[in-house]
Amino acid sequence: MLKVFVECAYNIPKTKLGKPDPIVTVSFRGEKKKTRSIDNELNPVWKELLEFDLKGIPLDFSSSLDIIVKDFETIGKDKLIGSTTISLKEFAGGAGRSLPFKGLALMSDKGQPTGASIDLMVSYEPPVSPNSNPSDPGGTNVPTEAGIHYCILNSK
Ligand SMILES: [Ca+2]
Repeated sequence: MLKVFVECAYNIPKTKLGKPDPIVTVSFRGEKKKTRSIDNELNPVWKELLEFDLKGIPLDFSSSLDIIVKDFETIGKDKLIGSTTISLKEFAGGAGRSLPFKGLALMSDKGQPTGASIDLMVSYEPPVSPNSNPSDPGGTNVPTEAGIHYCILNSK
């Protein structure tokens, strides 16, 4: 299981129409999961856990996550705020663990920094192989509240 704890973003620029309604899409191996949208907010806090089934395939050095933040629209398509890609190579070949990803810069569709950043926590539990000890539950680290304060400190 791959768990992505979407904590918060900060310093999202205002749009022409005012404040956006940020919503996060996390994409892993083509599978997309979304948080809820937060109305009218430049420093949104989601604290939402998105879970991806590894389908028995462990992470490798080319594994990555796409993080896309959009402005939710009730009418028409959601507008891109910014996006980033996280390499998961640090999890490759390893046991279960959790790693924080803090202050990731969100880039525009032209690859320019938007000024906004996002904080995440990624927890990896490798698929159970037939050889492993069933009495060892492996990585069951759950993201803690520790990262939350970082969000508040970083928002202006
Ligand atoms: Ca909107």
